[in-house]
Amino acid sequence: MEIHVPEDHPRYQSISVREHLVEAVAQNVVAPAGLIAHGRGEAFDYLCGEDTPPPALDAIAAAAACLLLARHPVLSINGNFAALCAEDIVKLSGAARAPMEINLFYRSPEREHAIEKTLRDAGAADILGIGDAASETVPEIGSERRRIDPRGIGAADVVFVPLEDGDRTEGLIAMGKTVITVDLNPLSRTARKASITVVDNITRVIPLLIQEIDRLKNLNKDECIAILRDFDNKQNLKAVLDFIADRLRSFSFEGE
Ligand code: PTJ
Repeated sequence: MEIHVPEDHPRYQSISVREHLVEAVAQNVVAPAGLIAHGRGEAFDYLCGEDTPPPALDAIAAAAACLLLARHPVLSINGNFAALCAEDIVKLSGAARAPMEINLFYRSPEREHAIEKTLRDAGAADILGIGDAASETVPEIGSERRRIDPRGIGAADVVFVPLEDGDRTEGLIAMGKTVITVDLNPLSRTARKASITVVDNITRVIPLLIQEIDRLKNLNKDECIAILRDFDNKQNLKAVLDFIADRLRSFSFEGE
């Protein structure tokens, strides 16, 4: 079905992203349930004013410092992340020296290969976690997400896992790993369990994160350590909730 979204439509950007994701479902990149996850994200994005909430900038700085200080950081990639950000994922992987690993809740060889193709078309060379390469498991997880690559998430000290469900965040933390997530829902289990949670739209976060990594690269290691030490995830989530609550309280329909 050919859909034409007029560029002067007030919701052009949002509708285009939706149409892109619908197409990505047809190509097996996004799972059908990924559309529901996107809708949940959109609802929280409305509450944030479809803009980066100020506290997210502190979380982005902490995430950048954490990636730079990591011994073996890895980017975990699911269908939604690949469909929304393929080119930026490849850039982030380079900036953070973090390999990309495909890790799916709804895993099938067709989806693995569709996501691999999306990343390769965006310039990726090495991609972990495909087929038998995902030969290790995260203990205590029942879903297909338990399967990880021993060269990637298996060996990682820091895992960047956006648009995630809570089980794997808890599983990875129980394995002693630091988990960085991006989730527009500040109340989700992932948001509350992760070591660092950026509450913002992944499409806005990745360019900001790359910029921050490039800035911090020029500082010395102690400054990165200080940024991380001063970051408190629970306080940051509270600041985001305060931001949303203030925004809603001050909202006025006057003049509409
Ligand atoms: O590709 P697969 O098979 O691994 O499946 C991926 C999905 C997304 C279906 C799976 O991870 C899932 O069901 O996720 P959840 O539990 O719905 O969680 C996704 C979270 O991401 C929700 O809290 C959403 O608010 C949030 N989210 C959705 N879109 C965005 C987002 N956060 C940031 N940016 C977005 N664009």
